Amino acid sequence: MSIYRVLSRSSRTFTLLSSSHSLLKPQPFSTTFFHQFSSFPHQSPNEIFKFQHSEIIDGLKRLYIQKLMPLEVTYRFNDFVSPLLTDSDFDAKPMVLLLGQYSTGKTTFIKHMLQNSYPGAHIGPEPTTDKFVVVMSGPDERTIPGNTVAVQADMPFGGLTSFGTAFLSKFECSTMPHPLLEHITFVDSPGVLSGEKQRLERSYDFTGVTSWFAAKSDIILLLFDPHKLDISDEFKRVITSLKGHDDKIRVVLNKADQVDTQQLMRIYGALMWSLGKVFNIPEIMRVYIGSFNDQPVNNIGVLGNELFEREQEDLLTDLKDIPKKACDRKINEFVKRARAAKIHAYIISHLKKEMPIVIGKAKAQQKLIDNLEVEFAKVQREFHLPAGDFPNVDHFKEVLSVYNIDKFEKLKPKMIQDVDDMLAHDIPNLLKTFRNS
Ligand SMILES: Nc1nc2c(ncn2[C@@H]2O[C@H](COP(=O)(O)OP(=O)(O)OP(=O)(O)O)[C@@H](O)[C@H]2O)c(=O)[nH]1
Ligand SMILES: [Mg+2]
Repeated sequence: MSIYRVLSRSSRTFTLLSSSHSLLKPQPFSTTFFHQFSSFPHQSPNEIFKFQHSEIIDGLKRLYIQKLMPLEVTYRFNDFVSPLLTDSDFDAKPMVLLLGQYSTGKTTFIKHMLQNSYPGAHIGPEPTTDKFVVVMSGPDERTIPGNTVAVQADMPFGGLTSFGTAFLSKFECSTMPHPLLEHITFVDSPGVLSGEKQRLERSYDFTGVTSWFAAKSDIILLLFDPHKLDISDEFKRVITSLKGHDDKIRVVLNKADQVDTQQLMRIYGALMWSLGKVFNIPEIMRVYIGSFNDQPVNNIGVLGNELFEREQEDLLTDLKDIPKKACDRKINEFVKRARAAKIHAYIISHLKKEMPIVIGKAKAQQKLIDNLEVEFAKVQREFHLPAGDFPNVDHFKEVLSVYNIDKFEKLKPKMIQDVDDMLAHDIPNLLKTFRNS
């Protein structure tokens, strides 16, 4: 069957089904939400997406091995920034990461989407989820401990080993057979706590982990509770750790059924105000109002159910697009990584160049580490690089301190040229070939 016929047939079915859905109104949100979402992949031109997606991903894998990986290995990008990519990183299903203070309804949201609890899920008004839980598709219902998940080559979580065993004991994978999980993986997270004491008691780098998951995710849902609007210091740090992924963030004012319309308006305004201060961006954040509890919604104020329903539909539209956009996001992340690897190579080779040839090496190394900001600025000027793309100086210093700079490689222009060619020609050609097929 020609691709065009598949396309027109599936999109017609989709339109018909969506309109028949609206005829069935009113329905509880939970039912419509789940059905629209879980039925999407079967009614979309799935075959085409799958074909294009896998061809493009295979092309990226090839380019990675031929052109980018040699640069990463030569300049130890894997030790400084991010472990080398494996096949499972490329093949991973799109991910939705849920973040928020405790009891904002993160686990309830996943339960609502699946219409079922995932194995090991706990829901309650007190802090309940104490682990990062990846909820993914599997042949049977079970939980797999973090240490096991991290060493499984067919799972894209090997990079998490760098956070140590203390973190891995707070990491878990929960599998179950489910049509929605065939297309999306959810990541539930422990609620961000408000006191400084709790932060100090965490035995692992919480914000490092959120930042790692943020880079791998397609959408980050930041959930707020109308009764807990204050943004604690730890939550602020978590939000800061999402820097560079702003386009993935969706803010949800959850449990909105708990307040009346007047309160909701005031809370909405207050949330916008505090978000503006934390995100520090000139644009206004889009905030969705929602309630994903399975109890009937009891807030029938002036705006009533209609507002909730429309807001949830908007959020649903965003979520439904995830599988379609997943390939674009992978390309985007790949290009970002290639740029970061180039900057990293420039920095490392510059440091090597600054070392004396014969004597005074230890002293010179210490001086370079102490004045790393100045060296970064020199690299930036020499190669005309954007300052915002440079790595965090303190983290770089920390890793650098255990290395002998003299053993680093000099700049290899051919390797940089290969990556430039990949960005300028190979990737656009790959997209042109398969997007037009
Ligand atoms: N009224 C109302 N209650 C909700 C809603 N969503 C969740 N709840 C309740 O809020 C409480 C906390 O829900 P959880 O899903 O456990 O919250 P969480 O964010 O996963 O919490 P932690 O795992 O502790 O961080 C539970 O008692 C839920 O029943 C909602 O939309 N409306
Ligand atoms: Mg939870």
